[in-house]
Amino acid sequence: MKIALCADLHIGRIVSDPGWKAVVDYVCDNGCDVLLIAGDAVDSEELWYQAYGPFTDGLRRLKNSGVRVIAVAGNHDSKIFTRLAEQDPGYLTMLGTNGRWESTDLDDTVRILGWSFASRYCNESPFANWNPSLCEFDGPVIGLLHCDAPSPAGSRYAPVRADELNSSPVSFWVMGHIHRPGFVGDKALYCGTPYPLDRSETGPRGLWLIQADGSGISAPVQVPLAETEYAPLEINLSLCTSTQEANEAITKAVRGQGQELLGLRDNLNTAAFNITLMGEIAPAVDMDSVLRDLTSLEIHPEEGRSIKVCSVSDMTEVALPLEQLSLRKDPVGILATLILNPSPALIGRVSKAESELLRQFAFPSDGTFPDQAFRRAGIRLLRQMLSQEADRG
Ligand SMILES: [Mn+2]
Repeated sequence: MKIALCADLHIGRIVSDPGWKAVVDYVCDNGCDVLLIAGDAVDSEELWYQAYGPFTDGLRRLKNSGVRVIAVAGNHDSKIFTRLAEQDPGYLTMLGTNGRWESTDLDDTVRILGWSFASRYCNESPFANWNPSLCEFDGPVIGLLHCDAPSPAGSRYAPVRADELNSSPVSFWVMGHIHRPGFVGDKALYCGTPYPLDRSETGPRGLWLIQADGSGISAPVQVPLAETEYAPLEINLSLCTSTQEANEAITKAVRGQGQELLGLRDNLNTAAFNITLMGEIAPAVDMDSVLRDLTSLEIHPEEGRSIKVCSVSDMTEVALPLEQLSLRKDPVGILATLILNPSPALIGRVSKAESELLRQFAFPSDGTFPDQAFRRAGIRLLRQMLSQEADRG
């Protein structure tokens, strides 16, 4: 029996999102018998009209191909998923609605058990009302669960400890909620998003396959589906002595890494990089010029495939005699002093401004600390002041 696993489709979050269609295409075209969905199939309760058409289209195609679909609801679709299931009965089996564990058997050879979010938040572990008798079965038992594991303190999204997963008599756990694919312990897998939802979702994305029969299940294998793969790329500019050299070093690194990534997967057509520029750069390198059009860099190594830059974080440092400059009694001296000794109040204001920006633009933080951000911005400004001074002669 060939079982496909997925989670966190978040249908409706991205307009004309190709992720669900790619999952359905693959499952129908590759002889899968079952599709398990570990929650957050639909992005939110308000997206009924956007989600209803594409989701039920897919479910109908799966049914017509003889694929059984079994799902649990996550925190994003605790209500809407169940309503969609009721609207077209026979398309899918929902497990554990109203927060109770439930099971269903596949040809008497494999048992699937699951638990669903009953509402948007769940402060308790689903194992608080665990029903061990559901595992009394002569064959492998697969658990389907949307949860936060291993549980961070105070999580409102069904916190689960690693030992709760490990010590249960379930053969394998298929999980949703964490968007990065990966294992928790030996027998629990976060499927991850089948397509990246934004550029922070790096690495290969797709569904997973397992083979199951009465005696056991095989190790899961990831099938990458997404046509775009995002990846981080660190480029060190320490050896560059001019702006042109920096431009060339960046282009060479992007092209090289892009070709390597595209070479890994035939179905990939875009490699997109989140670039971090590193190193202590020479005074002759004009970083403003280097950064200006970097996100418009797009290389086509072959017809129909491209390598892009989707974001740039400038972490380069410039060697400046700060101590010496701080002795000056002019704006340059004041700024150099501030960079050397930023007051906690100043860093607090930077931090506040940053969180306001993140909130307004719903943008993922690049994870830098406000004191580093302040130092980089200060040094950039100081360089501009010094270069204007040099221009005036
Ligand atoms: Mn979730």
